[in-house]
Amino acid sequence: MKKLTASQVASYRKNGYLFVPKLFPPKEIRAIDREVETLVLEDRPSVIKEHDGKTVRSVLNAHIYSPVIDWLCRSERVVGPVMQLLEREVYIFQSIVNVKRAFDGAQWTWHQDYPTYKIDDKMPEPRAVNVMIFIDDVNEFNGPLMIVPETQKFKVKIGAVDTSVTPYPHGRYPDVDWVKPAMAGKGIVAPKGPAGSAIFMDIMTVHGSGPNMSPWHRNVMSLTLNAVDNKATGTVRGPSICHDYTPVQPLPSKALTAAARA
Ligand SMILES: O=C(O)CCC(=O)C(=O)O
Repeated sequence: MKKLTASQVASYRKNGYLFVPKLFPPKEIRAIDREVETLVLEDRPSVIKEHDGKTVRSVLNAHIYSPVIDWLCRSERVVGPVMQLLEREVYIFQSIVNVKRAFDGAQWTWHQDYPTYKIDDKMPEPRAVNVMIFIDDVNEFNGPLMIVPETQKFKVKIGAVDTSVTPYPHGRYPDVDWVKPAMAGKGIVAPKGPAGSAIFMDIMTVHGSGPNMSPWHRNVMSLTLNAVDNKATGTVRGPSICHDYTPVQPLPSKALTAAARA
């Protein structure tokens, strides 16, 4: 199973995130990208639109019905490191393909993930990792994820559910004033790199992203793996989260070929 080095683990714990360039080889990511571009054309409740009502923003929990996306969420390349970081077996809490479309993809307002998981999903503790896997190249123009380092040690700040700016229907966004001092002290990072790169992020770390004004889509998988002894039982967000607590068995690359052919 894939593992992080000791210095990668230390960097994650210090900064609240870890960027791993080229975690997946191009051949595997191309298969994922083909699948995503098929999924966005489907007429399903899991396909979420931007405020314009027509541009696709996200595809929720596609791993439930797409064998290729299911493989991505179970790949040893992501599951191995997350098990290592949490020192536990993990289950798939949620998967969201965020397809920030060329020219039309909208922003994600500054937030921590855990407030929603705590209040709405009844996740007992912030012992989950959000992995953002780049399915397209991510550059400074197509709306890279922005992270405020070392904010994983912040107190949980519960914001109101707000869809006025960021159209994801369940996001909780606190007033930005509370994070301004951290931004002034630690700055902001925006990891960029080729498709196949990944960001492992603590679910307490403050993050957001700007709109995509470029001619390039920015498809990413935002996968949250939760420790099996930290089950989230809430139902407020309906099918946005998963209640199958079966520990994930990490899959090797060759399993993708089988998934893609199925
Ligand atoms: O896709 C993005 O740029 C941000 C997604 C995000 O903030 C989230 O899933 O919590």
